[in-house]
Amino acid sequence: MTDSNRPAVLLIASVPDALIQRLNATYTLYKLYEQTEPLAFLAQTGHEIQAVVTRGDVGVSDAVLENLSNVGMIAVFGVGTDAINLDYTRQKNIRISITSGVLTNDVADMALGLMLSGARNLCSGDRFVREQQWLKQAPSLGVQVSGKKLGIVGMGNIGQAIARRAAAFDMDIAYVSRTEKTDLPWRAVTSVNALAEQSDFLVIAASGGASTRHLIDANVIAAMPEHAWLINVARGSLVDEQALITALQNKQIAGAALDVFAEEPQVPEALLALDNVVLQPHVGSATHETRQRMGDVVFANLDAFFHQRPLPNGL
Ligand code: 8YV
Repeated sequence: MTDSNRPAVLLIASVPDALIQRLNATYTLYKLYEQTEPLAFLAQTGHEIQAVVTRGDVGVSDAVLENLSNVGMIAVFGVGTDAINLDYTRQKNIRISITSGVLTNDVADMALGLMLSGARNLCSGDRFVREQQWLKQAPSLGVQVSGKKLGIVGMGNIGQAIARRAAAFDMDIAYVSRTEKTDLPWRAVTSVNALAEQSDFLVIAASGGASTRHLIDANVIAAMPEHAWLINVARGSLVDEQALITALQNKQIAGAALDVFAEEPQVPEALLALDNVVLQPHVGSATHETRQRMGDVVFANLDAFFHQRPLPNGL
């Protein structure tokens, strides 16, 4: 039941229970994903909504926003804003907050974990032991990670956190960045193709969205050495997934370790069928500690919005 003293907040997709409980205790919380007739719900209740909470991977569509005539803020549980039309929100003066800062380390950890899992056969090694193959044959050899050439696509907070970790593995680190970075100890390369050509491991840590869609296309993949691995902890949209599948099928590159996909949670059958891939269900930021902090950041930004204070994590 609506408590008219409490501001109305619309939750677009499920977030951790602890955050839902906090939102419920403070606001009139509507869950769009639980509505059996979402369009009818929006038409009837949309005008009440003052703030939206959504996930980075889900965002919020223009079609939903068009029903929210009094919305002033979108609090993103995540850092990606690629699933939100920022031209539209700017035009409507809708403010945006993200969970900046708190998930950087986890996503960087995941990138290193994926790189090691792929190159050192951790997933297939696990299956090998469970299936008692060890009793019958010797395990296969992996590829060394330490000392190799790492190319990072996107040198924001996450890219830099990956580089710092890779430095401890004595890796030779180069990167491409959309903005010039003058203060970094790693080598800047001007094109993604050139970076791909010279990398043993190519890690994607750039933002998603229209401007980076299929940045890693068939040409970039063709530039990668045959022994190279592609690692993606950013967004599936950055990679031409079909071109990647073809390259993996033809052993044009050694493998891919992916936390993100073009049409999550759908993963193409052709990718599932390959054994030179490591696949994760978009869990770069999915630790207890980080998800708790992300919830805290979402809550703090909503609180600031409703008390007319500047958003601590506003865009
Ligand atoms: C989260 C993300 O997995 O930060 C982002 O943009 O995609 C991820 O950290 C997501 O927002 C929560 O589901």
